[in-house]
Amino acid sequence: MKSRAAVAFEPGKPLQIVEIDVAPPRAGEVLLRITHTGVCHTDAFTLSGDDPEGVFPAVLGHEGAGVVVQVGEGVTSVQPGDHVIPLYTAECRQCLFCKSGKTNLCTAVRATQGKGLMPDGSTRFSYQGQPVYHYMGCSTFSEYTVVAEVSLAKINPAANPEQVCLLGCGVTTGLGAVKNTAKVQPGDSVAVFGLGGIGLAVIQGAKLAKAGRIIAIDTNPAKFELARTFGATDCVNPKDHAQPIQQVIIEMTGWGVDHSFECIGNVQVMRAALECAHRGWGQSVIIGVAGAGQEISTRPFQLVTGRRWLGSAFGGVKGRSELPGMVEQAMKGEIKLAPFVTHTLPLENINEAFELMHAGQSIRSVVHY
Ligand code: NAD
Ligand code: AHE
Ligand code: ZN
Repeated sequence: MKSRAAVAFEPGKPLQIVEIDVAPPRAGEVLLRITHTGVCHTDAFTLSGDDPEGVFPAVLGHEGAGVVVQVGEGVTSVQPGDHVIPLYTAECRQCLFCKSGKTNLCTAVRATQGKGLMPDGSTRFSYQGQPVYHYMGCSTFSEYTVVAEVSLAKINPAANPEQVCLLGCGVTTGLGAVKNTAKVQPGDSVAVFGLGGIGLAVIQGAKLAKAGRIIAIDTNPAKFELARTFGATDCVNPKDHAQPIQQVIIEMTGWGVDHSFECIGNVQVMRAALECAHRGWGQSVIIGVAGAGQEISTRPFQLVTGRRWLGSAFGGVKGRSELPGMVEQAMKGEIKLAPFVTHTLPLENINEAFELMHAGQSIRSVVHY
């Protein structure tokens, strides 16, 4: 079938809106009609060419909501008409990782997913007879996309897709990093570096966890108002201080914070986030994605003296099991999604979403078909 899609033909170039061909779903696969998709910084990261797993041409996008159109052989957990959120972290419930009870990092389709391919090693997308690659197992920048059955969370059809698409990545990642990775407790102090969709979701999660002090840090002060709305108690712009930001946070708190979260993808800030964690027990969670060749460093003494360095992917959330409940929570207003949606755009204007993000003017742009 034909599908309107925003294709990344080359790194560093705007997406092109073209009509691609989408082949039917094979065994264990599902054809979806995407109705809405958020644009996450990770899409921009891969488009920039910094992603070691970036392959081109590709249909990017991984924060979507849609409806099942057709199922391949053997698919039993969804049927045409079901409303779904595609998952870049699958949940097969059978692999070593799923069965461990320790992680959400399912391996069922991860190897082929990282190469831009479906689990059988081929692509369902083509343009003018040439293959076009998939992305993060989702490719939500195409009106029609094919994903693995294990990469689908079935959700309440009454949910607002313009908002719940954000549970496909940004909001779930931030909330989950607080609850599952850091396990923030009532009264704990928190520092959040980077106030985009991820950092603001961390703040919302910290507030839900009844954290005490929530320090929001960004070089763009335009982000502070929304951070306060979500529950930030202090807002700090590193550019207003001569000292390193970790020193500023330590002086504000005495010994540092119980938990810090890096939500930018900057390895220098990752170091600062670790070093502003409390001596003896503070922990720092890396959420941001850093480019090829980038490495983190600190004095080992920072760890010897009790700080812990952690990382979090999709907030440690098991998508098929947990997203349906998070959608219900959003419908009840227990999880706030509306404030994240600062812009809505038709697919034809998707490049504007990237420009707004780079200009620091949006939190989430949601693209509709
Ligand atoms: P975003 O671009 O919307 O927000 C980033 C924020 O960081 C901006 O407000 C920007 O002003 C701020 N910033 C930039 N440099 C800074 C600095 N030196 N000090 C303080 N603030 C600074 O991005 P986003 O969509 O919120 O994503 C954030 C990061 O999280 C990205 O690296 C993205 O790839 C990653 N991410 C990871 C996961 C995961 O599962 N681990 C999931 C989603 C996104
Ligand atoms: N491809 C990159 C890594 C990208 C990455 O870390 N992705 C995050 C999700 S970002 C969502 O916006 C993640 O969940 N990683 C775990 C996984 O299995 O991909 C690289 O460096 O190669
Ligand atoms: Zn994302």
